Amino acid sequence: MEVAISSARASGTHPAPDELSAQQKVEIYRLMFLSRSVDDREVLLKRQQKTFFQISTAGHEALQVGAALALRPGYDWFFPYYRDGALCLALGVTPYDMMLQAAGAATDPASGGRQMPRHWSSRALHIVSTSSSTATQLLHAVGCAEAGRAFSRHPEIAAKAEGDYRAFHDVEFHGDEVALACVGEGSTSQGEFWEAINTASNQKLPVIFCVEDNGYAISVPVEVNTPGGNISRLVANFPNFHFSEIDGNDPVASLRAFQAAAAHCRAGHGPALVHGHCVRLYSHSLSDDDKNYRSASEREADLMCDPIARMRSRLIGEGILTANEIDELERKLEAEAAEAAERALEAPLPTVEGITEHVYSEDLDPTRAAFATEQPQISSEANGAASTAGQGPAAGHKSSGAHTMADLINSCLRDEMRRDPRIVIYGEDVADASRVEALSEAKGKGGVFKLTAGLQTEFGSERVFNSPLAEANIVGRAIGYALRGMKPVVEIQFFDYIWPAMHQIRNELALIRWRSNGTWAAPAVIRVPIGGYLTGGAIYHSQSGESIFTHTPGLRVVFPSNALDANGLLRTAIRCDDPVLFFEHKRLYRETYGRAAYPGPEFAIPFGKAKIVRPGSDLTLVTYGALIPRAMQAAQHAQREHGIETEILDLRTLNPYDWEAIAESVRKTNRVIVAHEDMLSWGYGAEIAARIADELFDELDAPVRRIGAMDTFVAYQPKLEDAILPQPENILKAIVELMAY
Ligand SMILES: Cc1ncc(C[n+]2csc(CCOP(=O)(O)OP(=O)(O)O)c2C)c(N)n1
Ligand SMILES: [Mg+2]
Repeated sequence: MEVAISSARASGTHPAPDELSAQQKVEIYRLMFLSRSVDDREVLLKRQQKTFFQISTAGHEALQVGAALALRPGYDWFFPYYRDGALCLALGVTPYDMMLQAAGAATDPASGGRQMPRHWSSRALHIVSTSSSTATQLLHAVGCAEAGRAFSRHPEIAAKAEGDYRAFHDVEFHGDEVALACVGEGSTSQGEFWEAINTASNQKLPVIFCVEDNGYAISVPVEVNTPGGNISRLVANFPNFHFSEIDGNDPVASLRAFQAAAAHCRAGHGPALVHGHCVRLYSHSLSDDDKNYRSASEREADLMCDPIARMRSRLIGEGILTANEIDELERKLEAEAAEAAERALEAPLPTVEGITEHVYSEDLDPTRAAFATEQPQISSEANGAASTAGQGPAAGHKSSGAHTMADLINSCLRDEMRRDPRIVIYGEDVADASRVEALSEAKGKGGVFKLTAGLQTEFGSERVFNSPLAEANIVGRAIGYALRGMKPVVEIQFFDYIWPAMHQIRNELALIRWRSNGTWAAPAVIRVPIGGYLTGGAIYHSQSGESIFTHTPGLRVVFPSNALDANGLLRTAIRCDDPVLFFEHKRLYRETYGRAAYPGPEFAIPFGKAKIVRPGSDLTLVTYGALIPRAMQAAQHAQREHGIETEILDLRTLNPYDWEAIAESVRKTNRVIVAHEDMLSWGYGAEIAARIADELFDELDAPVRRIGAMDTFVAYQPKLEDAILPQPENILKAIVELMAY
């Protein structure tokens, strides 16, 4: 039976569903019933307190088995959600794998005991690690499809390369692959659903969205989430889509719908959306009781639609199996689930020692010496970089040392794009012009700060392009690109607007490696202009907030203070195998302070290496970003007016940070100030100060002092901005006071 289905799938020549053989129908029933048996066994285990969570597929089996049988595991790509037990079983996840998840066993192939059960992952089957967050995965499917398209159009870019992340990412692709992204009807209210169908539609991507409409999002009925109660009606006008709305309780209707959807996608016509009406036969999860919010008659009506009971009647009605034969099959499947559970409960548990494995890449350490080039190859040529990014074409006539941070970020992007064809750059306004014909008469935009100027012109619109104005879209797609082995280097236009992407950054990008126990990774780079001192930037163009991100394990956080560091650290960020948040201080983009010569296309700086930008013996000042020039000014005054020698340490990267450099300096000076532009309370400096107090207490001759902004936002009126943000005078005062101890 299984063989008949599998061979049809392998060859891609499915018989029309109406012509399904008896064996194929029995196989469909087998998969549906096996899924229910696993559910019921898991429910039992949870009630016996042998496991800790359960969320069922009951009622969704027909829709999911139809979807799985229309697609190809290990060939197409799958972005399921927690309700997709039957889908994953039909794709090849075993009942034992599922029971290992329930047990939280070390050998749980999805997460090694880190995630709840039914949070899927299988590299071999192309099932990408699932989170609990509703709808985030839809954007990953979009990015995945974009990456598949890029590899198919340019197969040469898939070639392995040594010396960067590419050495650790095997690329697989097929010209006619599709990505399946599943979601509950309630979760279609998330912005990410709309952001995903926007890009899939616009770019005609081969993504099949499956909306599993069971009428409830926990206790909230569909009409509350969806105006008019029907998602199909709302999405109907998106171009390039193939739509179908089906009875999700009928596996044959489902198979037919997904075959048609896949044919549309594989032919390159665009995405598809299959809206299946199904039933949720159990409560939302074992932590929920639907009797609290559903009427008895409604629940009974759902039971009458049970797709398993229906398929059973069909097999009997069509004379395919007798009731006795079905009973026999069901007993076998229940025994299979029970046996899988028993074995899984004996499996070894994860060790406490392994908890921190896979927070970051174990393959490529960005602090390693290989990222330290001996000397920059000093040259006045910024390698074609738009001088003061965007002000003109080549920067070849500048004298050595004259390049701004903006120039050297632009030239790093350009050099890396020349070196690594897997890099794509996108974000809001980053292209020179989406309507390329304009470029014959216009010089191009290239970012609101012009950091990406000229890149679309050199590398083409497939590699440098504008995104929709939607930050979750930018980061969510980057995850999809990165997990396929591409290198998205995306821009969030202003730090102040990173928040719509926060969910993707915190719950997806930063932890996909850890939660999948090292199976998946998304080493994307997010460049983010940050900070104030702009005179008029006000609240929404001056924010800092880096500690929110250094408080997120899995993310590297970089914050350069000058042109050369920005160039070398960005290169490491791009070559590295971890996701990197790359903060660029807007005020420093074109400052006279910190300009440098073009250091050549191989200049890199390892992460976690602070730099002493001013040596001193009396006091240590630990800081970064725009406070570096302000601290330098204060230190000069302190020396001139008070004879105090301040040592200034530029951290350069905030995660990892160079504890050894801090400790060494504090041991020498015995006095320390930690300063940053961001608000004082709960800021980045609190962690550093606490650690110094904890580990270097005996070395201190004075308390650890902190400097930061007032605990408020940055105001528009310059008089207020000056008072809110730390100024050289504040730093000078702190230096003098600390020396008085
Ligand atoms: C972003 C986010 N918000 C809230 C939740 C909590 N939550 C989990 S499932 C769920 C309801 C989802 O309903 P629906 O999309 O219809 O899927 P179903 O469970 O019915 O299959 C909610 C609110 C979550 N996991 N993620
Ligand atoms: Mg629902």
